[in-house]
Amino acid sequence: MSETVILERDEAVAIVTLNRPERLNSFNTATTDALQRIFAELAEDPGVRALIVTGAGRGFCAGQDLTERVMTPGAPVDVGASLDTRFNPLVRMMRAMPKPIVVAVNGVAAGAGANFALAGDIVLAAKSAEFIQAFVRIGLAPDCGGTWSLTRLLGEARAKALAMLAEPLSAERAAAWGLIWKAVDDDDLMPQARALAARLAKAPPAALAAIKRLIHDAATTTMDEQLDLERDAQRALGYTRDFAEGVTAFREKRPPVFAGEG
Ligand code: T3D
Repeated sequence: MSETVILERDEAVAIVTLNRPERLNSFNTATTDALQRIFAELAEDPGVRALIVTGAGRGFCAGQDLTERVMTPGAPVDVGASLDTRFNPLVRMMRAMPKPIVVAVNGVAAGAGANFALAGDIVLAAKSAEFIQAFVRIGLAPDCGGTWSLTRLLGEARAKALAMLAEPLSAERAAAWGLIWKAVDDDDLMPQARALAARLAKAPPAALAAIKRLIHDAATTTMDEQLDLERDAQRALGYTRDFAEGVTAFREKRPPVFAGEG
């Protein structure tokens, strides 16, 4: 538990809440440190099978806390170092997390906050939420994998316009464009995120981890290479008890109970 980030548990679901609502949950150093600690802990915790990441108050996250950036002439800030030590490890931890991350975007997601959201696996957003590639407004380019995610998910034309113009993208349009999974009524956001995460927490964990890894691999492989990776993953999954349980349950016409054991 940390002041800037709240970690709660609901059975096998971990709920991670950015908790600086008065600053729209912007990332100060304490927040990124806490998130790194929490993600490292959750990755290793066998009792956690799915995560929800959300924000407290009216915003999701407004990116780097700009009050931490005091611009002194002659003493420029090394933003690259900040990415190296704070933001890039976070995005890498989310991508490598062998469990699904549901991101519940409760309000504005700007700058690094927008791309942090897109680093999750299933992104739900409240209809009132907006995604803003705000970087150019302060003389920066998108980071936290934004140039990668936007280009892959939307294509160059939309990625460039969003990054260059920093125009807010509504949750509904983000869903229609395929940037996120769904835009939902504001009051329905957390109930839907919780239902989704609870469902994922009951799914076979090894299969979910393999799906996540294979889909990430597909960004850099050929179809031919991917066929081999799928074969290897399927072979390993085929030896799990959850596969035996899934097939047995189907044949016995009952719901499967996936224990997540090898
Ligand atoms: O430096 C590095 O380490 C490199 C990493 C860079 C990555 C980045 O994320 S760069 C991009 C940084 N983020 C931004 O540029 C966004 C700044 N915020 C805004 O543009 C607006 O706040 C929003 C469009 C997100 C929301 O607008 P609105 O009108 O709904 O809210 P507001 O009134 O602007 O904000 C409410 C409060 O939160 C306000 O404080 P106040 O006036 O009530 O005391 C505002 O200053 C504060 N706040 C919002 N964003 C930030 C922030 N405080 C610090 N840092 C912020 N990023």
